[in-house]
Amino acid sequence: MRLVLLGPPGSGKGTQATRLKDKLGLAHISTGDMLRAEISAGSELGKQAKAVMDAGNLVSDEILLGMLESRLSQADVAKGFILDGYPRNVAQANALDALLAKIGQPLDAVVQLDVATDLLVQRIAGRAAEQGRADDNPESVRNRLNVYNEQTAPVVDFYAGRGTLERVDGVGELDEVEARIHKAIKA
Ligand code: B4P
Repeated sequence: MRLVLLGPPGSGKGTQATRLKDKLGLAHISTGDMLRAEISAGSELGKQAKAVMDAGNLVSDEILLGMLESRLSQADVAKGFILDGYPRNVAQANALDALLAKIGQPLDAVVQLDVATDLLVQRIAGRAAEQGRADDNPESVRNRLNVYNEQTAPVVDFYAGRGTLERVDGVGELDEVEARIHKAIKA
């Protein structure tokens, strides 16, 4: 199973991908986590990404492509994977197609998690209180939502146009949302 999880910030991509990877025995590839690991390690890439992420903007396609290409060359990818946080614009969706064609691992499913904006803001405020992530402040969240609407929403249309998109209601208990995703993948 090779799966892309799409959705606005706070829709539950990271939360659900973490649950699904164990149940389905898949590699979890979160570009957000990979970037945060670079920041924690103090790498050159992390230094470049930090200010962009803190402001809620997208890190450059070039950096993301290099990171993803290297991650997809790792052995655990052969068992299947969940991509969480990539692609975030149409250029990234096209780059992903090319990368997956190169390794002979085309996508099986694309799942979009739908959650209303006021609830997204509430959830992220909850995480800000618990974890203090640098980009969970109100100004950055507003920008992340704008960036999502302008750049990432077209990716949903990109996959819908191909007939590979399953939309899932992302509102409810974690188990309920997870069950809906399992059902969508089977379909
Ligand atoms: P991400 O790490 O992908 O952050 P996110 O969109 O906020 O989603 P996340 O997965 O963390 O949150 P979740 O919805 O699970 O990206 C961060 C930044 O990295 C981006 O802004 C960008 O700068 C950069 N970046 C990453 N990928 C990139 C790319 N491809 N190109 C360029 N830049 C990129 O959870 C949010 C909260 O909701 C949690 O507290 C969770 O507990 C809660 N929650 C989840 N499901 C819930 C439910 N059903 N009910 C109640 N609460 C729930």
